[in-house]
Amino acid sequence: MHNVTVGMEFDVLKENNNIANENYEMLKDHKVVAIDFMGSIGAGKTALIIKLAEKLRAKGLRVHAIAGDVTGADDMTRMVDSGLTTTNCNTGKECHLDANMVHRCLHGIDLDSVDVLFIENVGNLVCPADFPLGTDMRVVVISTTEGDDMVRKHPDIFIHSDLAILNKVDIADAVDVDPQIIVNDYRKLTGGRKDIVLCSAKKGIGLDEVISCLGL
Ligand SMILES: Nc1nc2c(ncn2[C@@H]2O[C@H](COP(=O)(O)OP(=O)(O)OP(=O)(O)O)[C@@H](O)[C@H]2O)c(=O)[nH]1
Ligand SMILES: [Mg+2]
Repeated sequence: MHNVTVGMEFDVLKENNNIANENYEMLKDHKVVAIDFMGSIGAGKTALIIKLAEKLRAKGLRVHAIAGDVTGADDMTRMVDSGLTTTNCNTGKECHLDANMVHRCLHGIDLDSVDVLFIENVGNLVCPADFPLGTDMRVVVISTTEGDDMVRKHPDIFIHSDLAILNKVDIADAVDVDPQIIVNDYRKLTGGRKDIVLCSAKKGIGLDEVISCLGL
């Protein structure tokens, strides 16, 4: 029984990777740069996407977002209210987006009128790591309010991403968190080969550095 379960899991991940490759080709055909925003619940993924999109639009880039959530349209509504064209993607009960869900969304977007696509994954530091979506880069967002041990507790998602953002540095003191501890853990885990940017979506700190790390 146990072997059967392992085999099915492998097939699911393999099938996801196949569709992720299709998504990647589709996005390249339309010259869209796509970024997967993973991260913990409430870390500030939506807030960061809204602020980054504002800056990119000011540079003349056309930005679209996919708002991934288990249910509801709260994030999409916030994005649309900020002037960002957005596609809502509810997963039902799933704790992560998968490549097939994103594939269906891509078919509903006029990709020729998009330069940059932000995909907000479901808030979760475990499951999204195993499900690449076919993006150019994967970003993981954590925030000071989750404590200083997130990198030590969830190394896998940081290994499976290209860039980390530590958000809410504006309230680090209030929650007794030293950002340097998180930075040190991340550098140790990644051998210093990947960047971590300290941000405050609220105060506008670190956003230009994120844009530079994303090559946008
Ligand atoms: N102080 C502070 N609050 C922030 C910052 N970024 C986001 N917030 C607040 O944190 C809360 C959660 O932010 P969201 O952007 O909804 O976080 P999220 O990661 O998209 O959340 P989910 O989609 O539910 O996982 C909101 O009340 C934001 O206003 C920040 O840099 N500093
Ligand atoms: Mg959100």
